[in-house]
Amino acid sequence: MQDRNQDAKSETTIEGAIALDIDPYANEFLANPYAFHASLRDAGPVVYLPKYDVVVLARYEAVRAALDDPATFCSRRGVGLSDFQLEEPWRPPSIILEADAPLHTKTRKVLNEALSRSALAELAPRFDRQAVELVDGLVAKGHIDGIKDLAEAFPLSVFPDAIGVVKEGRQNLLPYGDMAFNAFGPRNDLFERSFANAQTVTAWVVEQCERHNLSHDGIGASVYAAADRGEVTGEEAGLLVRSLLTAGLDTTIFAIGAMLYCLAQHPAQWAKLQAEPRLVRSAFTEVIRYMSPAQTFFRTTNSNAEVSGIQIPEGQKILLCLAAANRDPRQWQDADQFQVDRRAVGHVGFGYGVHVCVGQQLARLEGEAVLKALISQVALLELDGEPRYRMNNTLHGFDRLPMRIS
Ligand code: OVM
Repeated sequence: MQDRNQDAKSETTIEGAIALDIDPYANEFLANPYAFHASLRDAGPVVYLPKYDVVVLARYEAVRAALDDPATFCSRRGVGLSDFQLEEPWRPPSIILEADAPLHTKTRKVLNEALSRSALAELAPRFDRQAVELVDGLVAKGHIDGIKDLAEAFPLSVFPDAIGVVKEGRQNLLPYGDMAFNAFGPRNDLFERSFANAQTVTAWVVEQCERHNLSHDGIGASVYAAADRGEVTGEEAGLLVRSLLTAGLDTTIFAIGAMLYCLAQHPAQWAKLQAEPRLVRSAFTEVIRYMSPAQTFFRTTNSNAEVSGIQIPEGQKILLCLAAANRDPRQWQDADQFQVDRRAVGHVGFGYGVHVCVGQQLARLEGEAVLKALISQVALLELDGEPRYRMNNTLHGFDRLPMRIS
């Protein structure tokens, strides 16, 4: 891959695109991406990064247009840096994320049903109860790590049970998600370190996706019910459960961590929420826009394409910077301000179009359960020390958030 990129550097240019010497996987970028995002947006509608032979779209309009054209900007060649047509993927590809029509249409329908609003409705009371119980315990402590004690503790207390995963071995879930989201980026240190126990972790996850290891009444079982109806094969059902386990935990943990950070850093917004609890839904949406827990996804051009009059050849990896689009001043007023009553609908933090996050109702259910519990049980929510970034090639957020809560 190194060699291929070296070649690309001398041979490939995208005529009309500004080439920038920015590394979106360097530590400085990952920890504090905002100035880099502005440079990417301001350079032009189409930017080229010779270092990775990647085209970057960072403006809202361009990102959304690419997401809205899956025939041209395809997913089956992988939605990370690696082109599955040229390199062997680290695991059998996802049959929903890393797929195009007609396969994607079929698998998407199955997860749409398993994760529909009505399918999730019966989970809501339990989520709300668990959130209140957890938050009450934290208020009693007074000082917490917002990540370990809440952002991780809450999803871990509801999500594996909702899917129907066995209790034994659940410590493998977070390392697996960390691997999967690092694997969308280059093989840097982050990637290598997260793959330290790849064999053990992967084997456990794959085994838990089998029907006989899932509870009879969970979301996993309802995916297998679709196989009984002939909508997918049993093997495909297993891969779709794998998708749930891959995409469902780290994402919500980063989102809830981001929410705590936003509330602690913006006391006026926290006060506004306490005064107007009906804002929980728009507040959670705004957290996703403002922090973009999933910062990036790639597409690959399936044919020669044109973006803003610039010709892009077939087989080009396109980095869609969702996080930059979500703070594009061309789209958002006061883009860098966190406003719980903003109409942030239309952000691309969950993606957009046919691949838009299939689990977002579940993510919302979790985020809003925590937020409602905070509003009803907590008066004071403040940082109590330095937050520490958690580094990942795709996800942006914290792994330590010392807080005072009362
Ligand atoms: C999947 C998958 C993995 C990671 C993320 C994701 C954001 C899906 O295995 O299908 O969606």
